[in-house]
Formats: sequence, structure tokens, C-alpha cells
Amino acid sequence: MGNLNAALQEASDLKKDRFAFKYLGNNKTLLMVFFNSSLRTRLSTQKAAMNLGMNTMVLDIAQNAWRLETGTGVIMDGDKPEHIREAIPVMGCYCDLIGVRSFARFENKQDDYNENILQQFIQLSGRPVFSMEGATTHPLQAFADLITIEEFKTKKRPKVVLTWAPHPKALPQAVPNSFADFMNEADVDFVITHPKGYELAPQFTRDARVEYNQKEAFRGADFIYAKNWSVFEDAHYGEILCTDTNWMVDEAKMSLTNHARFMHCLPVRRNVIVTDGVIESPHSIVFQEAANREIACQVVLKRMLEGVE
Ligand code: AN0
Ligand code: CP
Repeated sequence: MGNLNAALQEASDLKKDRFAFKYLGNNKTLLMVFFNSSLRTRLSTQKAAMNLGMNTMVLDIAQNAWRLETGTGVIMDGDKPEHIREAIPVMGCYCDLIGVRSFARFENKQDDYNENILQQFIQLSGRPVFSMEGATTHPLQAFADLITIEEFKTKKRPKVVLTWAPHPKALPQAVPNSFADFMNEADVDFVITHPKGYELAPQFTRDARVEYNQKEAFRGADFIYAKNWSVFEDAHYGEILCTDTNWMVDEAKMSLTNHARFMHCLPVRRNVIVTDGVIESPHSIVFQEAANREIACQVVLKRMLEGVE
């Protein structure tokens, strides 16, 4: 928590004057590489870099780049003209820092949980690399979430509930993994609620309390953090086991809480994850949460720049 407190203090200071270090990144270039879609991460990371005086370049692998082969020993006579092992060192030639977004592919659990793509950027780019959501974690999101909870808490040790909610597509575990990881280090009463079979990786949940009855979990909560994720356990990795719409966050469940603030990392499917009424209520802090992505990223970039020659 010592490290987190220092980071939170730095975030609070930067939020008061986000241009205080506007020359730190002069003549430094950030390359942002996206293997997956993004709204918040793309804009907040670019804005954070601009606040620090950096230049930014964005590469959308799926749209404008050569399709990249990522397998080893592949005979490349198919539809992918370039291998990631050439692409990464070349990307490193043109920049000073690299941010990478590469979601879980759900093809091979080992590849996902080894952060196969992110690790290759770390090993082959010759540049400091940070995650803009990898296969298993989304630390910039969790840090922004923590900053937001600090700003809105009304007691020293608030009850924070991470609740699973339904979703039509299989989503990664990255957001809940990082949220659990950060909440376990923060000074909060942390509870996770999800249907049986949705247990997250123990290296992130550690000794967090799991309550399978969602309504029980909501009782007295100060923050409700909703998120869907797909199954982690080996036999059903990346699958959807539950489609029960009763897990949606609605007004009746929120009324069991201690006037809880509603949080979600966004993008969110209305009336699937959360009702219109809850996300539009005065207790919803999803925009403040998204706004803090800029600050969270600025702390990370500032620290990386301070470590770059
Ligand atoms: C992604 C996920 O669940 O990881 C990104 C969230 C920030 N969400 C979707 O793909 C809808
Ligand atoms: N919360 C988040 O990371 O949003 P994007 O996927 O839009 O970047």
C-alpha cells in the first residue's frame, strides 16, 4: 500500500496541475499499438502524453498495418505477410516508449496467461513497454478506478463489491483481474460476487472474500463495480457458462447498498450489464472514472520518462 499511496498522491498532485511537467517529454515519442479496439485508452493515453509534451503515434494493427503472424515456425505462405518478430524491432526504431493493447485470444490459456504478445514487445522492441490492456491485466484501468474510489469514498474503509454481470460475448478477465489485484492492496473491504464457475485466477483474487449470492454481497456496499468476464478455469477457459439476466445490476439491487456509487470501466451494454436507470442515476460515477484514465496514465508515463535516458 506504500507504493499505491505514493502513486495516489502523485495522481492527486498532477490532477491539480496536469501541465506541471509539460517539458518532461519534449522530443520523446510514444508509439501506441492496438491489436484491439479502444475509445478511452486511446484518447486518455494520447492526452496524458500530450500533457507531458510528448509526441504520439498510433498504429492500428487490425486496420492499417500488414497482418502479423505471431506463431513460431510457421511457413508464411498464407494471408499474413509480416512476422511480429520483425515488426516489433522496427516499431522500436521510431519511438522512445511503446504502449500495447492485446487482448486474450482464448486460443491457448498458456499463451494468454504468459502475456505472449506483450512479452515479445518487452523482449524485442528495445524500448520500455507498458500495457494498454494485455491478455490478463488492465493496470491503467485499475489505477484509475482506485483514484476514483479515493475521491468518492465517504469513510476510511469503504465496502467495494466487484460483481459479475451477463454479456453476450466472451470477454477477457483482464479488467476484473487488475481490479481485484489493486483492491487487495487498497484499504477497502473487498468482496467479489459471481455465479459458481466464474472464479478468477487466484494470483489476483488472493484471499478476497467471494460471495456467490449477489444480493448478499450488495448489502451495505459503498461501491458497486460491475464487469462481465468469461470462465478462467481450464476445462471451460474463455467460455460463457451463465447467461442469467438476473445478474444485471438494477435499481432494486442498488437499493440494498449504502447508497453505493456505480462504476464500470466502459464500454458497457445497457440493460444487459446495468439498467438505464442505474447508469444514469446521480450515483453513477462512470464518467469521473473514465476521466481519471488520463491522470492514471500520466503518472505512469511521467515515471517512465523519468527513467528514460
Ligand atoms: C473489453 C474487456 O472486457 O476486456 C475492454 C474493456 C476495457 N471489453 C469489451 O471487449 C467489450
Ligand atoms: N475502459 C477502457 O479501457 O476502454 P477502451 O476499451 O475504450 O479503451
